Amino acid sequence: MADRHTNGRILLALTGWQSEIWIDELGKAAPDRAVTLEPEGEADPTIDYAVVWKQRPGLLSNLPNLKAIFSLGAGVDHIFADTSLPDVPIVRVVSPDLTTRMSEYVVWQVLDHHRRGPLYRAQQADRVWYEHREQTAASALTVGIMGLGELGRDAAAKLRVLGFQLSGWSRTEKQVDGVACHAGETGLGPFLASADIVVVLLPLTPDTRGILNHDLFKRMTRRGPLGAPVLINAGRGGLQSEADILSALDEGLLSAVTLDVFEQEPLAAESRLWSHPKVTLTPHAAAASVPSSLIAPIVKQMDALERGEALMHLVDRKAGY
Ligand code: NDP
Ligand code: OXD
Repeated sequence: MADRHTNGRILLALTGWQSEIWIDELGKAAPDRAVTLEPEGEADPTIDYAVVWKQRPGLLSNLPNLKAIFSLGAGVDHIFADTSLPDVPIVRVVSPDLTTRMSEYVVWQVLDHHRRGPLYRAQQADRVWYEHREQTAASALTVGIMGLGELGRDAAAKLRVLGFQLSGWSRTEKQVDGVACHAGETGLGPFLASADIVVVLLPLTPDTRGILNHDLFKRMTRRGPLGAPVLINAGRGGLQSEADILSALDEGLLSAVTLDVFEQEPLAAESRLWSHPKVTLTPHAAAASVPSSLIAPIVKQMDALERGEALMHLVDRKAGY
């Protein structure tokens, strides 16, 4: 019987995620491609593509005919955790579905802090009726977005509709409608001086690792309507020092934080973050990678490459994202 798997072969390498649903989706989107898992696909010279989330270090450098690596996340720090990567293109997720999910998360958390959600929930738990009715207008607050990429720009557009003032910070100069844009080290000071709520949508790279630390919190404005600023990190846990976040909350440098990502995931049961009254936690759930929306575009890119077309959403190895 003829082999129906006539096109480039795929190794699916996932850590911490169930494979079945991804295999099902690959089967639907690419019935003409064989899909292999470890250990069968290890060092297999017939593998053309790797589709990965936190692949095992060393796995990819043993695939002699690998043509491209596809990340199942928008972030690619999980791929670069392997220091022996082969020199093939790396494609990351840029997807309307993922972008929409992240913007929902950002809008949800910004509004929750703006409309005093944590305070009202605590009062409800204590059966306290709070007569204080002061509400700041959205237009009186500036939301500063660290990372004006695919996710940061969409979140900014949606927050703008709600009437917030916006500022943003990126590595290279940007122009984004309705956003006061700042870039690089020289732009960081003015950016931090502008923002009442800081939303972090940066990638984790050697340049950004640990950037959310005590020194940066000290540079944030405390003159806005909220007093001390609110921090929302949905980028990566490696961007933050959790010890510094806790001390900044205790010292009043920050008024509240929302964290979706952590230095170590899952967050250790003994972390003080779990029970701190000024901390809102979500379990790396801001924008899930959903097989039914991500796999078909990945397979289309494989098809395009085989027709001699260029890949889209390539990672810049030098920049690290
Ligand atoms: P992009 O690559 O599109 O955007 C990254 C942005 O960060 C760009 O504006 C870039 O600047 C900026 N940036 C990078 N390095 C620096 C630096 N050293 N200094 C200042 N700015 C910098 O990424 P996405 O928007 O698609 O995704 C952002 C991150 O969100 C991902 O890397 C991932 O870590 C995280 N994420 C988290 C999820 C979750 O569920 N919590 C889900 C999905 C993603 P420039 O514009 O100049 O290139
Ligand atoms: C991503 C993530 O990078 O889910 O897409 O964190």
